[in-house]
Amino acid sequence: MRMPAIGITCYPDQGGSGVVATELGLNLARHGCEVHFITSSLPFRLRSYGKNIFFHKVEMPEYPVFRNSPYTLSLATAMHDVALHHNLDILHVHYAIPHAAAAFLAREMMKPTPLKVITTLHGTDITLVGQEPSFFPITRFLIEQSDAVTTVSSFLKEETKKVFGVGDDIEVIPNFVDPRVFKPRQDDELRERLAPGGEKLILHASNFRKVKNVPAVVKVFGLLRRDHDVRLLLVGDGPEMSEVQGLVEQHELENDVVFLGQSDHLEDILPVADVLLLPSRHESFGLVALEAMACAVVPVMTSIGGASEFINDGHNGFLRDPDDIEGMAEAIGTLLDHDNQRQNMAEDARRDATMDFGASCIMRQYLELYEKLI
Ligand code: GMT
Repeated sequence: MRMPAIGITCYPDQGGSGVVATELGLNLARHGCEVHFITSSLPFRLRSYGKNIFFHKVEMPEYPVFRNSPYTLSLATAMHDVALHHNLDILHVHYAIPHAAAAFLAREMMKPTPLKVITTLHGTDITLVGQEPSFFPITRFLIEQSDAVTTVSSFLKEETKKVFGVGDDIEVIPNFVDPRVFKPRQDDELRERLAPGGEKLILHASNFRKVKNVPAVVKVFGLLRRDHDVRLLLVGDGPEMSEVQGLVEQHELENDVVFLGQSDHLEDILPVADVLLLPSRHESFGLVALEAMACAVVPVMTSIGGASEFINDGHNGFLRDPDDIEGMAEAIGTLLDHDNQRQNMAEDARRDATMDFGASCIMRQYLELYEKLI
């Protein structure tokens, strides 16, 4: 059988949906699929062009009559163009708004040549953006019009069904991690630089949006710092950054908080941490927690959302309510005080992440879906 040719669209900048889409494309290409990334710029994790990988930049012309360049139309045109010239079988879009709309248009333009549309819902496209009154009906329409819809957790599937009243046939295909990239690694030099006094390290990584609840990270750290030798590493950037910086100053934590900015190589930093803290308001999955687990770093994470689908509270990590500052501090304190317990949990975390959510295992699910569709 000919391997399918697939067009992949995602937001190319920092963010879990872009990471999943890019890693999926890279893995599919290794399996022999022809993969065409159709995005507004190079996806940040697309660092090299292997065999079978192509990149098509969506051009967005500026005209004085437009207040904003119509991204959706430019994307639909690019998708149609690539589908036509490269005989695409499938357009696989990540994050519904507006990517599923562009794919819908491209599929209409291709008729009668068949072109299947798969929409992968990642999180806020359903839990926040899709529920805005101005996006609600079109999000529901696009879910119904896609040839297949996947969600990254059962939580997100149930949320989609509850809110939009559609999606019984949604397939759950969880986030995944490449255990050859995200793995335990001893880097004494980096550790020495980040924790010169031999302190323990707590790490938070996100795009610093409201939903990530980063002020809670600072508050939990403030409590812990009272009776632990510990430092906080903040990785990423985003709209909440100045509020977070203000909070760090207000709590007089400047000397023990390290702002590392955005990193395209999280796999280099994650393994030096002792604990990952992700207290999001909700998280449909929480990819960075899975990546941390693969590096044998224990996650302490929000209980709201899909995290319980890969974190077994008290065994390979901890789940806490995002407002439970003391509960999170207590869980981390236990880990910092008991090295043996932390190491045992870290081993379980690595095993569970790589066995159940390893790239090759999840890739099979996507390939089966593609085969079913074409
Ligand atoms: O929905 C978002 O917030 C955007 C998206 C992203 O691009 O970071 O994050 C979502 O997709 C990730 C990959 O599937 C999931 O791991 C994140 O949990 C999810 N974010 C939320 O649900 C808040």
